[in-house]
Amino acid sequence: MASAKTDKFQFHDYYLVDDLLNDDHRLAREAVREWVKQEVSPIIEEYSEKAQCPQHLFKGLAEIGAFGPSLPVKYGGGGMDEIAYGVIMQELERGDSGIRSMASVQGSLVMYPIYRYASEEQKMKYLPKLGSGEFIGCFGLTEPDHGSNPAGMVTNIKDDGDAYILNGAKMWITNSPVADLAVVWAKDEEGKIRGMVVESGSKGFSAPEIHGKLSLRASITGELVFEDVRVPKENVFPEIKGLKGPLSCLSKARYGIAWGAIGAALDCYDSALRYSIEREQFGKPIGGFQLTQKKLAEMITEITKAQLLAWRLGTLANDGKASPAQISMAKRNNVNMALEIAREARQIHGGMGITNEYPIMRHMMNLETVLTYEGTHDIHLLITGMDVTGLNAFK
Ligand code: TGC
Ligand code: FAD
Repeated sequence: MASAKTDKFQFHDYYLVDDLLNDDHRLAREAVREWVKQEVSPIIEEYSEKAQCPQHLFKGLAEIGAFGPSLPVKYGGGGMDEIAYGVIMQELERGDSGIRSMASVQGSLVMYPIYRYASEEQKMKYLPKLGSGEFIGCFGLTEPDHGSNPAGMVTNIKDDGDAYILNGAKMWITNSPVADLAVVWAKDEEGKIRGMVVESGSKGFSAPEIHGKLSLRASITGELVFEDVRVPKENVFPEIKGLKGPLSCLSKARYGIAWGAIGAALDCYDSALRYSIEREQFGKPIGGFQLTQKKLAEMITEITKAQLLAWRLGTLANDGKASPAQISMAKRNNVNMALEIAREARQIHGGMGITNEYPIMRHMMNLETVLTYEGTHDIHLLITGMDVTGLNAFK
């Protein structure tokens, strides 16, 4: 029987999930893990403490293929499968949820809708530059008064000949203050939700930063304000109408978060396990006490269940069979799991657990956002409830 001290368990792969991956997945994972070790880990505490976004990392994220890993190469993506996308998100979030967010938004919420819904001309105009990190994008769905219920949005477009006139405001938008363009969802004159690319240099467009966040501090968040912004008609996605447009993008991003959260959990678990072996009280390592072992045993059990859930979801996604409700279950379970593990890991570190010498509090604070964005913990519970009962609690 192998033990936690052997190489096999170096990254806490208790059920040998690694054996289920192929060489491409492992190569992608190693490359991103190494990049995170070199580029993210040495600086992240400082950026997080100062509430600054390490914007120089956008280029590096592009170089390691973190933007749209499962989108076609022709459209700026990585041409890999959904499991490769998942393991990349896991390794990024092992570093920090905010760094994973930079990649999730760019790949799944900006490149994916343009790839899926824009005209060929618009795809070629924007996607290669987004894939290379030359352009940074953001995704505007949430409004100040419409978060969990985006169907109630009031941001709107009105026909004005060769353009639409966009008015309204979006709230809590990752990357908006530094974005070159925004994928924006707004109602047309028939009340149908439409998606469009809005360039940040457009007259009447502004993106003020939101300050005072105690979570996801290394990620930049802002508003989007549109005052009579002219959006050329060719920038509006021609076919897709209704909420399923933005929700289909959320499915893609939520899938990545289900994998990403495992990375944050693994980093907390790793730190707690090491600390439990090094730290002595009452003449022996605290890992020798039954209560510490209970915590660690439950942590690795929950991580293992989450890894298997994500892996199976990945195989379903590769076959085009992952339903939105299955994705909701994995997002909700895995993020909650990671948050619980961060809390347990904090306890194992005692007083040291509240300092920035260990990554625990940063992950814990980040995960409070991850539990809420892309659909809150309770919204995903209700999606599962609706799926199993056939009864809609939202209406
Ligand atoms: P409902 O009537 O259920 O659905 C409307 C239409 O959409 C279809 N649909 C989906 N399609 C694809 N993927 C999904 N996940 C889908 N969910 C639903 C559905 O079949 C229907 O299609 P059709 O053809 O019948 O029109 O819509 P509803 O208004 O009742 O809302 C349901 C609810 C509450 C589940 C939905 O509004 C929801 O998911 N709310 C949560 C909002 C949310 O997640 N916001 C996230 C904003 S973006 C963000 O947080 C980015 S964080 C960025 C970072 O990583 O930093
Ligand atoms: P509300 O919808 O007001 O919810 C408040 C509480 O009420 C929650 O606990 C919720 O679960 C509960 N609730 C609501 N409805 C129900 C119900 N029917 N039954 C039971 N409970 C209910 N959005 C974007 O569009 N783009 C982004 O890039 C983006 N990035 C973000 C970055 C950060 C740091 C944060 C914090 C948020 C971001 N969001 C983004 C917004 C995010 O998706 C929303 O915060 C989230 O969807 C919840 O909306 P809300 O904050 O308005 O909360």
